[in-house]
Amino acid sequence: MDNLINDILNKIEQTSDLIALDEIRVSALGKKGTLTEQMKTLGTMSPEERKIAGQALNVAKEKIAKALDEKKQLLEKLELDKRLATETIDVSMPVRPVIEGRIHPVSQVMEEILTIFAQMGFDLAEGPDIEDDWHCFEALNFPKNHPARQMQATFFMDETGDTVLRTHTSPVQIRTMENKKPPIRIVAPGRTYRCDYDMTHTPMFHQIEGLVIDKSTNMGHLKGCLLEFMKKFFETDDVSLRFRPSFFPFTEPSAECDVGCSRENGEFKIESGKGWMELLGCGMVHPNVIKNCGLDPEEYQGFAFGVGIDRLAMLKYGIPDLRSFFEGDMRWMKHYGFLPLDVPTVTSGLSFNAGVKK
Ligand code: 2NM
Repeated sequence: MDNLINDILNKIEQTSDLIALDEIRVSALGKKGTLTEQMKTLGTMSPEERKIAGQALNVAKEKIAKALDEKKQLLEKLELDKRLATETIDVSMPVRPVIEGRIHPVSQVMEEILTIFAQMGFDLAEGPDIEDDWHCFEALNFPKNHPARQMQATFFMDETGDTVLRTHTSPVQIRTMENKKPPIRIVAPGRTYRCDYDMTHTPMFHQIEGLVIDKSTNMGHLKGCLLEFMKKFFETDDVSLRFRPSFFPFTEPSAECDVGCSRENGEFKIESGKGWMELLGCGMVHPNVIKNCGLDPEEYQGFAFGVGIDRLAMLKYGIPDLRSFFEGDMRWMKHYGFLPLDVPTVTSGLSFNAGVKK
């Protein structure tokens, strides 16, 4: 009997998985298990033998059941520890930033604009903040020593004048035309830099430029595209646009585009029939620019436009001083910022959380 018990206890001791442990349980205590078989022999014994053997068998059964139970708990704990170590998910992580952090109005407006243009079928294009003279000026039809170069108030990175902080995002359009065959339909958002600082200018500001190049793209398309964009962005159908002739080296003809608006107590409202406010520059891409990018201006033409994002943000959300955008003041962010989880979409509304963030 002792040998039998020790044998079973040893097996239990050496098992390292739950399935094998259950097999030991069945082979010892199951219907046809070794101990069960032993119990059946009790009937053939004399009453005195039966008393001793019965007691010994009951003690043995209890010992084994206890050992099985302890081992089962141990193996289950080891398995759980292993899962806890490998399957770590810290569900508490994003909670603090979500409550305290805010989306900057520039980021919010950038997302709104990209959402609209994505829905209108535009691709997103990006390029470096540090540019060379070719992509920032030369390819864009700025002749050397042309006054338009000085107007840009360029930050130069070295003495040669060949490395600059981009003064507009147009170099991204150049890089796109150099590398991709039309049809082209892109928007290029990003940081731009000019040596300028007052109420309405900061040395770093944000721009988005659009470019559409195909075989018969014309100014009517430009007008329709900008009108559709403005309606979506300002979230009203009462939008009127006015195009005034202008000049840029990289477009011909060039135009400045005004939006109809009213102004009461210093507050702007987008509506037609009152006054006008200048919003953006645009035009048909100059044939020289098309040629500079390795495309045939006899075959391809198209339009481009450029908008200041910071200005659009000030206008849409009534923020008075541009300089406050870049001061990193948390009180300002709590007032003008947006909640991180309310991502703008064309269907759910672009700015539904404006004004409900405190
Ligand atoms: C503007 C106004 C008008 C413009 C032109 C180009 C390119 F690369 F296609 F020539 N990109 N962006 C453009 C045209 C930008 O910003 C006020």
